[in-house]
Amino acid sequence: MQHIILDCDPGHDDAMAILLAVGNPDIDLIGVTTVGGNQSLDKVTYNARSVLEMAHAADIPVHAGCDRPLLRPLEVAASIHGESGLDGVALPEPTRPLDAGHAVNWIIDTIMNSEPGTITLVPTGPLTNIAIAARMEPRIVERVKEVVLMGGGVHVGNWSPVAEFNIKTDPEAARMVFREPWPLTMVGLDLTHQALCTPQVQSRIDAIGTELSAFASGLMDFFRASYRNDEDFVDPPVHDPCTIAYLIDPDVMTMRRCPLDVETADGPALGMTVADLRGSEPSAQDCHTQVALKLDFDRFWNMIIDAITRIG
Ligand code: PIR
Ligand code: CA
Repeated sequence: MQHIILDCDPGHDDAMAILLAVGNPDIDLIGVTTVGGNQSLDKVTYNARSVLEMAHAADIPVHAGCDRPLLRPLEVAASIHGESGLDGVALPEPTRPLDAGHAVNWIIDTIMNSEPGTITLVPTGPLTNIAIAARMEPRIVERVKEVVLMGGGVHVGNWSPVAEFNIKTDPEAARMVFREPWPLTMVGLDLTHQALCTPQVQSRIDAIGTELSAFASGLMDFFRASYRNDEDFVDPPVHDPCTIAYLIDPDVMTMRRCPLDVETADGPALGMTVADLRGSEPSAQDCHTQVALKLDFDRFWNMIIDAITRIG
């Protein structure tokens, strides 16, 4: 059983990550924290609560975190996710009130009050909350089991030629998180651009035939339209649940261990994740970071469809 904290900014694909985490029996989603990213903090926090409501998981706590990057103004991804952050579907009113207390405090308290090596952090938005948590309570770094994040890319960008949105939105926070010595897995665009919701995949989601499957399919319809209009993709890549899929079954992807760092200088490479792929692959003892490169497409979508089916 993997005990995880999902730090997210829903977001169509963040919503799919929530569904996979809730619906998979090997994942214990102990809490959701939110960060300003795809949309404003208020909007993504409402969306997280609403998606949990939709997934019959309103018992899971939600804590709101930082509303903007460390040094830069927040630039949201409304061109992709719409004005609400989850455009294209009707969102149920959350029954559970938003939990009191800042996400960063909750993350720290949760990790410090758990056995060392038992909690995995899964960031699927800008890394602001995680960076602040590591500064505020440095002892979390050795207590966290691992960080498995969606962000970056070795060979491709989506928010600039070389930078991915989550990293480019808060590059200073990303640099802090990448440079802490915890085991870190970067599930970036190299991997997530293979997680395409094809029409065949979507018809399998539709065939589940529940209110939740219709909700997920509605998310995918809007995401497909955004990616066709804005990104010249035929089918949308469903980035964020790839992190959860890796935790469920690491064999769903091929990894390459290598040093990773983040460019923070203003200019054309701002927010780029730089991978040192020279020479032979280092050992986990010598190198705490790895990057995901190749996805087992069928295994991945089977997990998602199984999770949506289980939730009912
Ligand atoms: C941002 C995202 C997705 C697509 C674009 N074009 C921009 C969001 C997703 O929620 C995901 O976490 C990450 N940021 C992918 O860049
Ligand atoms: Ca996201």
